Amino acid sequence: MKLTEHQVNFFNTFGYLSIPGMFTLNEIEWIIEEFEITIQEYGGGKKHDGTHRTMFGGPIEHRPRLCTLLDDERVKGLIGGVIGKDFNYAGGDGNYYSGDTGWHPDGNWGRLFSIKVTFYLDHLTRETGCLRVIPGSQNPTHFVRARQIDPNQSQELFGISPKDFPTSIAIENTPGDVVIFNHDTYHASFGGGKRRRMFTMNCTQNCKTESDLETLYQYLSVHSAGGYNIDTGAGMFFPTMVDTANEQRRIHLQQCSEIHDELFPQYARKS
Ligand SMILES: O=C(O)CCC(=O)C(=O)O
Repeated sequence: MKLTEHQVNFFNTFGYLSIPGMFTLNEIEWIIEEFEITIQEYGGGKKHDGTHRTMFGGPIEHRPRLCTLLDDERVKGLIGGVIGKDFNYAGGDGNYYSGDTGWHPDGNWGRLFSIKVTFYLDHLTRETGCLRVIPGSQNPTHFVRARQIDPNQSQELFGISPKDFPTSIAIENTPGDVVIFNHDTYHASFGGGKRRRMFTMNCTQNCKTESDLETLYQYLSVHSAGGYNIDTGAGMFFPTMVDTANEQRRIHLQQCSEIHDELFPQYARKS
């Protein structure tokens, strides 16, 4: 998949891009099945009782077929189209969400450094927990950032419920749709049930300059297996992701793996 100029402009301006129907019904069926096995076997899903979010790391890294999402030309075209073909894959999270998430950005880098690719596995509307974003809020000059407005305080500040925060939009979902957003973009979900299934892939630019590399070290010192004190047995990624990787996939694993192992030698891949 190659993004059009319009799509790239849209992403750069509004901080997100939605690709409806990126995966077919047949494809999303196996993705859901693999996700369910993963969250049940590795992700604490068996204990999920809906009182809080169940979350686990590296959702696509535990089973060979899910790992191939990182080889998928559409996924690579989407990510590569916004942050460069040689992007770094940097893990992700798999979830049974319960309730609202509230407004937040995932980063405050002040520029396009990292992105999140989101896969929602249930049909979600604006009333039942679909993703919401504040378009343009990745930009340091956007009013929520420039004026330090907390959209979660919308009721107190403006008499408007946070879920209806002015200028925000709801991206209703049919499984198979994929949304990518800049980590700096404010996003949220309101009105979802107690088992909202969703997983993500986080990616960063492949860093070449000293200042970009410094940012990546900073990012991985927190957002990585070692940063979360998790011993995958294979460093930055769970073993299946690394052991089933071909040369093409390794391009997307290498930089984060190396920096991770330097930052967290106690959790480094042994061989
Ligand atoms: O669907 C949601 O709850 C939003 C996802 C989210 O907050 C996140 O991935 O950081």
